[in-house]
Amino acid sequence: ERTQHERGLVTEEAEPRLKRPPLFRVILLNDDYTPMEFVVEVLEGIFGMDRTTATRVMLEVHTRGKGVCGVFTFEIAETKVAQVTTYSQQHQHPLLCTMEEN
Ligand code: TYC
Repeated sequence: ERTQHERGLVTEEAEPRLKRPPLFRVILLNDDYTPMEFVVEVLEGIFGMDRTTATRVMLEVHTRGKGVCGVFTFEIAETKVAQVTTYSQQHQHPLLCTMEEN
């Protein structure tokens, strides 16, 4: 009679490996021209932040040069970056947004 462990060894049952997807930080970069209010609107409208959080993140980017808007899987992060870029260009602001793997 084999134990459950021995059965696993003999038949080489696959372990149910639950793998997590790679995650990417979406980063906002500071510049000298984009209005603070516009950045707050981007953080609210595209990243779903409330006004208090959006203002804190905007001021962190303003004072430290860059800041994290959120952490997402690749496709979501890519889409957020594209939305920020398109919206900023539509309003002729130089606001830059990139992504970094975690
Ligand atoms: N530095 C800008 C200003 O003084 C404000 C700003 C904040 C711009 C965050 C970009 O990602 C940014 N108007």
